[in-house]
Amino acid sequence: MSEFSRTLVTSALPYANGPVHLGHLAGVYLPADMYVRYKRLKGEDVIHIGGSDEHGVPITLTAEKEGISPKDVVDRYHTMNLDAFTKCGISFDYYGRTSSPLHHETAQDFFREIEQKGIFRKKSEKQFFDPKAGRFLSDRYVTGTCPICSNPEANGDQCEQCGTHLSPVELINPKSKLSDATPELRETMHWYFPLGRFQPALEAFVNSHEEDWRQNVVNYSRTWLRQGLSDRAITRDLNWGIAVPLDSDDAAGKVLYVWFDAVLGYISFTKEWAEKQGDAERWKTYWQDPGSRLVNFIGKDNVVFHTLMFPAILLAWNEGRRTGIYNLADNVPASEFMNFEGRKFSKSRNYAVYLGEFLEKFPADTLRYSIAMNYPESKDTDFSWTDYQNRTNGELADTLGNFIKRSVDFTRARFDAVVPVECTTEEWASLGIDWPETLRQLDEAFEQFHFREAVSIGMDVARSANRFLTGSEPWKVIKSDPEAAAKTMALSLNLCHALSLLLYPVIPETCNRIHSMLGFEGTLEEQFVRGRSMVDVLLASPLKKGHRIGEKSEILFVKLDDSDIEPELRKIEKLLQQAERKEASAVEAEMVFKPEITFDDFLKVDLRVAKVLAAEKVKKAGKLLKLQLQVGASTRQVLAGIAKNYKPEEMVGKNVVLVANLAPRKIRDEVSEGMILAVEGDGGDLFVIEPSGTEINGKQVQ
Ligand code: B3M
Ligand code: ZN
Repeated sequence: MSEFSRTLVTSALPYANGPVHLGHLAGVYLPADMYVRYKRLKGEDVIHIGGSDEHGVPITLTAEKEGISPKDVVDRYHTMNLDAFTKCGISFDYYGRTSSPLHHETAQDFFREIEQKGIFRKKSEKQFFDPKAGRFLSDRYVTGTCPICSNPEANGDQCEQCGTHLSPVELINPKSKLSDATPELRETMHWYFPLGRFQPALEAFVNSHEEDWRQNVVNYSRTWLRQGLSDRAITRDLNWGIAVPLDSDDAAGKVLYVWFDAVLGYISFTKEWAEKQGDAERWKTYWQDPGSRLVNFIGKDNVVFHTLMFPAILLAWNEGRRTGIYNLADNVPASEFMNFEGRKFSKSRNYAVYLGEFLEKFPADTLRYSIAMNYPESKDTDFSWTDYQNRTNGELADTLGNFIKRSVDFTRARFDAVVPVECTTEEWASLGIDWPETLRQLDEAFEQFHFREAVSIGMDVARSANRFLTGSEPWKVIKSDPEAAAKTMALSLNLCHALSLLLYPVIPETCNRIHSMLGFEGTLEEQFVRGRSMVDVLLASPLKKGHRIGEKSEILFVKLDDSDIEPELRKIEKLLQQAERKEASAVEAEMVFKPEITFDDFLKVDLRVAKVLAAEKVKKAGKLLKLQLQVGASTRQVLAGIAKNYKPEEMVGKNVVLVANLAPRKIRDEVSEGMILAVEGDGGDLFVIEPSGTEINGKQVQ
C-alpha cells in the first residue's frame, strides 16, 4: 500500500502561442491522462491539473510578428489547444490560464512572501535597451552573430545552430528584433532568486529520489547541482505578464519572469478547480496535506525548472512557517522526445502534425494507442504513419475489435443476447491468463510510469482472448455440443468486459463503447466509486448467467487503407523537400563571398602558429574549450567552441592558427584573447586547422 491516499497530477502548461503537436501529446498529456484514468479506475482520489502558459516572450514575439495583441494570441491558442485536448480524451479536472486574476494574485502572493523574508536579492545590471522602441530588451528580443559558431541569426539566450546558451551581450553585432536598431547597454535593476541558498536542501531532495525518479531526471538535476546553483533574475522589463507587486519606483514596468509564474499556475489552477467544486479551501488538501502526493508530467527540456526551481520557490515559501506548508513533488516523470518520421518535430520549420488537425481526420483512440506504444520513456522514439496504420489495422481492428464483435454478434445470434451460462472461477482461471499476476504487473507498470508495458499487458490479454475464441470454434461446436459453445461465449463476454477495464486508460472512448455493447447503462466512469477498484472486479468474471447484452453491435475500429495515409505521406515528403531545399540554399549561401578587401586589409590580420599547452571545459558552456596557447615567448588564453568535436586532452600538443591581434572579448566570465581557425562541416561540426612544419611556433601564417 502506498503511504499516500491522494494524488495531484499536473501536466506542463503549454505556451499559448501555437497549436500542440503529437510530440507534446506523447511526452506529457497522454501519459498523464493514462495515469489519472488508471487511478480513477482503481477508485483512488486523483485530480489532473493543466492549463495554458500565457506569459513570456514567446507570446509577445508571436504577437509582434503577427501584428496583434498578446491577448489575441493567447485567446486563440488557449481555445484551440483545450479543444484539441478535449477531442483527444485528455481528461483534465481543470484547465486554467495564467492570465486569470486568481493566478496573478497567487503569483504575487508568492513574490511578496519571499520578498518580505528578505530572500530575494536586488541587483543592477547592464541590459540591452532599444533606443528606437524605448524599451529594455529581454534575451529573446536580441539577435546577432554567435561568438562560438558565427551563426548570424543567434538568439540572445541561445544559438540554435550550435546549441550554446548565450547572454545577449555576448552576441557580435547585436540587433533589436523590435526595430532592427543597435541596442545600447543601460543600467536596470532586477530581483534575483538566490537558488544557491537552497542548494543543500535541493541536493537532499534530489538524492532522496535517486531510486524512484527516472535516471534522466536525476542526471539533469545533478549536472546543475554540480555546477553550483547561482542567482537567477526573476523579473523582466516587459509590458506583458504579472506586475511586480510593489509600490516602489523601481518596480514600475517590471513583470515576473515567466518561469517564476508558470510553475505556480499548478497551484492557482487547483484553487480555481476547488472554487468550482464549491469548496474553495479544498485545494489545500492536495498541496499541503502530507498524505497527498504531487506528480509533475513534463518533457525533458523542462526538468530543472521542476526539480530545482519550483521546489526552491516552495521551500522559500515554506521557510519559517508552521502552517500552509507545500509538498514538494514526489515524482517528475519527464519524457524523452518523440520524433516524427525520423526527424525532430519543429514548430519553427512547421515540421509537425498538429493534434487538432490530426483528429479532424482520424479517431482519437487509434492515435492514443499507437502513441502509447511508442511512448518515449527512456530514449527518443518515432511516430510514423506506417506504424500508425499497422497498429490500427492489426492490433486494434483485427485483434481487439474483431474479438469483441464476434463475441457480441454470436451471443446475439445464437444465445438470444444473454450470457448463456455462469462461468466458474476455475474456468476463468483456466484461460491461460494468470489474472492476479497480470493485474499485479499492470499495476506496477502504471504506477512506475512504464506506459508501453502497461498497454502491452492489455493488448496481450486481447490476443489471448482472440486465440481462445478462434480455437474454441463455438460456431462449429454449437451443433454437436451446445453447452460447450455456451461456456465459450460466457467466457468470451467476460473477457470483453475485462478488456474494457484493462484498456480503459489508453482507449477510453472505445472501452465505453464496449461497455454499452455489453449491455451496461451509462458510462464506465459512472461506475467508478472511491475506494473500490474496478480492476479487481474482473477477477470474479462478473457477467453472470442471464445478463442481457446491448442492442447495438459496432465496428470499433475502421481499418486504414493505403489511400487514407497516402496524402499524409506526400505531405511529409513535401515538408522534407522544403527542409532539404533550406539546407541546400544554406550551402549555396556560403558560396556568396564576403565583400572584397584590399591586400592591406588582409595584412591587418595577424595570423600566427600557436601550440596548445592546456585545455579544459568551460563551466556552463558545453560547447566551449578554454585553451592555453604558446605563441613564441608569450602565452594566450582563447575560448573556442569546439568541445563537441574535441576532448580537452585531444587538443593538448596540437599546432593551431591563432588570430593574434583580435581585441579581447569576455565570454562566460572568461577572457578570450584571440581566436583559432577552424572549418565548419555539416551539422555545425568544427575542424581545427592544424599547420604542420618544424620550428614554426609563433611564425606568421600568410
Ligand atoms: N510553457 C515551456 C514549454 O512549453 C513552458 C512549460 C511551463 S510548465 C509550468 O516547454
Ligand atoms: Zn552558435
